[in-house]
Amino acid sequence: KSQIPFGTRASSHPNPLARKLFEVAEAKKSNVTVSADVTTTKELLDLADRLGPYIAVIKTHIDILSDFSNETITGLKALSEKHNFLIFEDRKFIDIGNTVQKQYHEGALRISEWSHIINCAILPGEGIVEALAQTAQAPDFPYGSDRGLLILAEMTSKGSLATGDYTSASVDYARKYQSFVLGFVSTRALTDVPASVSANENEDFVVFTTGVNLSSKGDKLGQQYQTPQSAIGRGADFIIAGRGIYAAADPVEAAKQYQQQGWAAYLDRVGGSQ
Ligand code: UP6
Repeated sequence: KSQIPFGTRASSHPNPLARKLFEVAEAKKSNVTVSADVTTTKELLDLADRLGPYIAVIKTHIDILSDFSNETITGLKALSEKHNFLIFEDRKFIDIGNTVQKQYHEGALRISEWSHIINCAILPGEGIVEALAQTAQAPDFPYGSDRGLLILAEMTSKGSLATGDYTSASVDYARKYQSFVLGFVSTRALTDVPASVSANENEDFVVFTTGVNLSSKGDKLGQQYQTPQSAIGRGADFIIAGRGIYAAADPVEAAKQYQQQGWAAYLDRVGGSQ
């Protein structure tokens, strides 16, 4: 896990989107990603506007909206500017290269147009990472270096098969496609602590951890939770909370609580006080 402050990682990181991510987190003193798993555009935009000030990233499952439209995209983009947060579409691409390129950059959901961060699983092999990188790094790709990929290296569901060699292969592919891969969705840091800031320039993966909840240990369908403190202690740079925030009696208060606890745990890890 990284004990280097976000500000330093922002200034030394080779990937422009990773720099932006760390800058946003520093500016807002938030390492919270809210997983806005609601099913209408109104609810999604309403949550994004109310929680916007307290989060660094909003994570969407755009295909669960019953009324996805152009308005969803314009609304999300406007709120991302207004509140200075990044958008992460949790599409978990998992197919042959030719298919994922179309799912990402064409098709009804127009993911490349509005989502800064996407993720994929490596079940199909290295080619999925290569294909997504190829699309996003093509000379005529309209969104330049403002896009990045997280590899889903582990899962929080009970009995997950994303372990061992599978998780190690995720790290190998991340290293190989470092110019597009920002890091991982995993329950812990998967690479060693960089020895110094200069060593850090060569490899500094960002860790997003799902399955974060302050008041629950899991759900009836096998989800398994840890607390913000535990996740960050194990190496999460960004904590992802869904129901812990949006299903709380007061989602704004909950977002503030995750922000405070998440940031305190981060400061603890990097040994700072701000
Ligand atoms: N998610 C997980 N576990 C994983 C990967 N992704 O929970 O291993 C996603 C889910 C959901 C969110 O698809 O959007 O993170 C977790 O939501 P929750 O906090 O309400 O459980």
